[in-house]
Formats: sequence, C-alpha cells, structure tokens
Amino acid sequence: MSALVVIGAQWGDEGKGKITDFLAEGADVVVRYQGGNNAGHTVEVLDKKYKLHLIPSGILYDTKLCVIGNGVVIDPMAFFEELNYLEGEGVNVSPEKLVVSDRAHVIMPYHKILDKLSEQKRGSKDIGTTGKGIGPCYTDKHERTGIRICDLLNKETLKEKLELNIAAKNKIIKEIYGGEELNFNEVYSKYVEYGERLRPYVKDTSVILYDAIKANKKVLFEGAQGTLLDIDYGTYPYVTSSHPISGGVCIGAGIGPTMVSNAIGVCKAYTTRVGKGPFPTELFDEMGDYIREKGFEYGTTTGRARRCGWLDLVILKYAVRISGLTSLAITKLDTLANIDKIKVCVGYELDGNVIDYFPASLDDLDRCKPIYKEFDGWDSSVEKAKTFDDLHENAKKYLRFIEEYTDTRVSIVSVGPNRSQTIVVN
Ligand code: 2SA
Ligand code: GDP
Ligand code: MG
Repeated sequence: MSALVVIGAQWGDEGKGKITDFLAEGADVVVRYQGGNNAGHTVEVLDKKYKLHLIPSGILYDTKLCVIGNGVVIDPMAFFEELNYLEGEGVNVSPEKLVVSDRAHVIMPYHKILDKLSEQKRGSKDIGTTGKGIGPCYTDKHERTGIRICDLLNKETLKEKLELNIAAKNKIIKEIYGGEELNFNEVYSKYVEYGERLRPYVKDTSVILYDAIKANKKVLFEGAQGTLLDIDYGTYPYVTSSHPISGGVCIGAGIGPTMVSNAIGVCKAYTTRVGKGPFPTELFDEMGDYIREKGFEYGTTTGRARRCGWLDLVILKYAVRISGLTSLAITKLDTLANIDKIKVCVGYELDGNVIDYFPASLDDLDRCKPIYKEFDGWDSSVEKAKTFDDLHENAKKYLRFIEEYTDTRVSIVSVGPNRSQTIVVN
C-alpha cells in the first residue's frame, strides 16, 4: 500500500503546503480530507509564490490528480475564486485533474454570517476563527441539516433543504444576534448556478481513491491546520471543527486505516499559533517579534500576526502518538539562524511536578510552566545546505535531539520557502 499522510504537528502553518508540494512529485494523487478555505498553504516554486486554500497542493504539477474529499467543507464561491486565480497563473484546473466529493458539505452564506456573529458574541472569549463559516458548516453536518455537494446538483432537493435552513438560520440571525436576514431566492439561484458549474468536478471520490491505492498508485493526503487544532485532541474549545490528525483521513476521504502506510508530521523549528487559546512556550519579548519578522509569521488566509514561541517537544511527542507519525519534516531551520541560544521545551512543571504529557484541561495547561533545554545556535549557512551533512553542526545536534526526544526519525529538513530548499535525510 502506498498512501502517505502529511499532517501539521503543531497549531498549523508548519509548512504543510511546501512539504506536500515537494512530496507530490513522487505521488499520483493528492487529497485534502478536512477543513476548508480556512487553510492557507503556501508553495514557492522558482520565483513564484502560490497561496492555496481549498485546492490540494499537488495542483501545480500537470500530471497529478487532486481530490477534495468528503470531509472537506466547500465554499463554492471560494472554490471558483481559487480556480480563477490558479488559471490566471497558468495552472491547469480542469475536471480531469481536480475532483470534488459528492458527499462534501457546502458552506452557505448563513454559515459565514453566523461564524462572525457568534465570534462577536463571545467577546473576549472569542476563538479567533478565520470567519470562513467552517464551524457553523460542520455544526449543521453533525446536526444532520447540512447541504451536501450532491444536493446542489438537484434543484428540488436543494430547494427543500434550503427553505428549511434559511427559515431556521434567519430566526437565529435576527432573534439572537439582531442581524440582517437572508433572502431565499437570492441564495437559491446563486447555489443552483454553483451546482451547475461544479457538476463536471463532482465524483464519488472514495471509489477513485480505493481504486488508485489498489492499483499501487501513490496517494498523498494533505492535512490542513494542525494536531492542536483538532476538535478532539486540540486545545478545545480553541480549535477548528474538523480532524487535522492522521485519523481524519479515513473518515474524511473514505478509505480504511489498513490502506495508510505512513504519516509524516510537519513541524517548525519553533512554534506559532494564530487565533486565541493556550500556548505554553509563547514569547512575549523581542525574541518573539524577531522570529515573527524573520519567519514572516502572518496568516496566509487572514493576514493576522501569528504568535511565536520556542519549539515545544511535549506537543511534538503528543502529535507523534496521536497520529502514529512515522517520520518528521522539520521546517524553517533558517528562521532560527543567528540566534545565539535556542530553547526547546522538554517538559512542563505543573503544581510542583514535572510532566511530559499534554493536559486536556485548559486550567491545568494554564498552570504549566515550560522546562527548557538550551542549544547553541547556527548561522545562515543552513539556507544553502543541500544535504544533512552540509548543515551547521549545532543545527544537526538540534535535529538529533528532536529525533531522540520523540523517538521519531527526521526524514525532511526545510531550510527556506522554496521547493529547492528541501533536504531529504537518508
Ligand atoms: P476556524 O476558522 O473555525 O477553522 O478557526 C478555528 C481555529 O483554527 C485556527 N485556524 C488556523 N490556524 C492556523 N492557520 C490556519 N490557516 C491560515 C494560515 C490562518 C490565517 O494559513 O495562516 O490566515 O489566519 C488556520 N485556519 C484555522 C484559527 O486561527 C482558530 O484558532
Ligand atoms: P501551511 O499552512 O502549513 O501550509 O503553512 P503556511 O503556508 O500557512 O505557512 C508557512 C510559511 O512558511 C509559508 O510562508 C511558507 O512559504 C514558509 N516556509 C515553509 N517552509 C519554510 C522554510 O523552511 N523556511 C522559511 N523561511 N519559510 C518556509
Ligand atoms: Mg497555513
């Protein structure tokens, strides 16, 4: 079996887009299985930079099939905007290269409105969502009132489901939030049109993936967000509403666990988080600002400044366990260049005890104080490294320590944003 999962081992933005694009060269199929256009995956090839949100990062190759699985929530407007953008960049996005699951749920205008209104209502306890309607869309999915891609293809079904939804959502928008009601006819005609435009892309993607894996084709699953944003395993409620972990692949793409052979966790050489919620190794000093500016840590989708901190190995070990990671891709080693002393969190002190696991309770997490191990830094020569041996000795020591602590091999090291700045470790 040759299915490989790429997941974020932290709070997202680890460089999954870059690593997926790199690995996609050896793959036949690239699949998104959760999340939606809240994701922002950046890929740099030669002197061009692409920002992907909903479309898998394999799309830049002409010969790979890209699949948007049933676990993804799809905003048709965002989908077509991204297709237009890619077409403008000369990328082929025809239905021969890109397919969308008929079972995927659709982000409707009321989802986006409710996302923003509920965030406003939370006040200082807001989650810091991207405002793309992700949470409300997954809520409807689990409430069993959602509208799926296959529903967009049948005018009568869509009418029936939309009538019920618009009535229910308008009541909430108006009575709870005092917002402006949506007009049924406007939404209906727009989504009928989206359905017609989507039709050529719509397939039973689970069948396509089963057949591809059975035929020994190489299938790459591209996670969005990260382990600590997982609805079950993340820093709940400061999480997204899907399963970014490797286990999300089975549900979100419709394949069995026996079909996945390997899972690679992408992890920055430090840690970032965008949005609210706990972050034990967060830096509030100039070092945090330095890393943010040097690493250009701003949201790919919203442009929000990302919070920055030291690498937290408690988190990485947790990600290794939860996703059964078989190897790690460590990115942004170059961002830490020229820092004299680099710290790494190797445990937490909680009420006088040392723990090396990630607590479920946010109250416990709040009282956790990181325990650091210090490393000597390296210079910017790492940017030019082509092999592991080329790396500065101190950078090698850092990577070996990560391997030792997590008991997991580092298989890829990324030393710059470009596809070419990627080292495969043998
Ligand atoms: P949502 O919109 O309901 O999924 O937000 C819930 C939480 O999930 C976080 N989240 C993300 N964190 C990191 N990166 C994401 N994608 C963009 C990027 C983010 C951006 O690539 O930079 O541009 O702001 C992403 N998407 C969701 C979010 O911050 C909330 O904490
Ligand atoms: P994703 O959501 O995990 O795909 O990550 P994002 O694209 O949101 O954020 C990662 C950012 O870091 C992007 O701007 C990438 O171009 C950039 N990046 C990825 N790997 C490296 C690296 O090794 N070094 C540097 N300097 N930038 C990198
Ligand atoms: Mg991102």
